[in-house]
Amino acid sequence: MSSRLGKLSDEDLECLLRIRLFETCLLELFSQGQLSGTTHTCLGQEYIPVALRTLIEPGDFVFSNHRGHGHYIARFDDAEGLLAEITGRQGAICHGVGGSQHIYRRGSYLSTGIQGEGLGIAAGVAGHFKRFGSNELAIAYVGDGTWGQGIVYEVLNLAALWQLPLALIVENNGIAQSTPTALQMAGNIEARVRAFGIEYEEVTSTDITEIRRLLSPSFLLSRTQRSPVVITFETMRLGPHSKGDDTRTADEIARARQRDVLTCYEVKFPEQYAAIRARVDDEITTLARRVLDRPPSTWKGLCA
Ligand SMILES: Cc1ncc(C[n+]2csc(CCOP(=O)(O)OP(=O)(O)O)c2C)c(N)n1
Repeated sequence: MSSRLGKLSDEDLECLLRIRLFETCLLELFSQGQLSGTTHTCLGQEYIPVALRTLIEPGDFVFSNHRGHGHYIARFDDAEGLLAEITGRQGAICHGVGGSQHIYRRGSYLSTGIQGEGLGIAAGVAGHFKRFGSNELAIAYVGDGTWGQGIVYEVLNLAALWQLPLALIVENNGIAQSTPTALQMAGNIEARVRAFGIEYEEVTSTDITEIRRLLSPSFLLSRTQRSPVVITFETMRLGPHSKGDDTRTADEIARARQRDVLTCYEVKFPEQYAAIRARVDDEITTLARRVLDRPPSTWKGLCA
């Protein structure tokens, strides 16, 4: 368990807990048959989008993947619109047709469940920003398993060649569905990125303040020099790949739990944690009740 964690602002801890409790609530709703389609939670990885949220500017475009609830909530603080979307109720961000994995907010956010699919679009948007923008960034999240997709290398090539303002964030949780990274990846991500002459940062810390301090120069460089950067987080998922499909051993899961950032905050800052946890618990329970009471959403042609 990390002893290096510094105290968080109430706002950051609240955001971490909001994502955590949103995700546990979703798993519960799924088991009650309240969700259609599938859903992948980001349990254990919440600290990444929470750390990045102060580095992302309003004009930036974020591209997310199948594990994107935390990316969305940290950016827009809109758990309500997302829950309505995933449960197909009125007030849904994309009128309930996107579900858990396919979210669009005009000019600012797109997620897709197809591994790597958003990357080509992210490169296109970065190209647009380079030509017509001032200092906006395209920011794309991928997992380590997605480095088996050819689009990753096409995008790295063009991003380096055209010097695109693209920040590629890799959430390396050491496993892709059921395949450990060590069984599917030759070499490593850093060497692949450096082969393209692209800036690279690796983050092992889970301390939100430290992560911001470490990454702020890379974001600034990419933003002002209009050039790409790849940032890898050595992280772990606490939960299954999607719902009941965890192929890891009990030992591996226990080791992941020991690294859980939220447990560390609970132990180190019990009073702050207890007060915020009670508040957010209440918020998510009330939210779930309110959203599920609504009539189904209907398609209205365009997303927000
Ligand atoms: C092109 C494609 N192939 C397969 C899948 C099925 N699939 C969904 S997530 C996933 C594993 C992704 O692993 P990783 O990129 O490491 O992300 P993580 O799930 O670990 O966050 C797979 C194989 C998919 N969505 N898209």
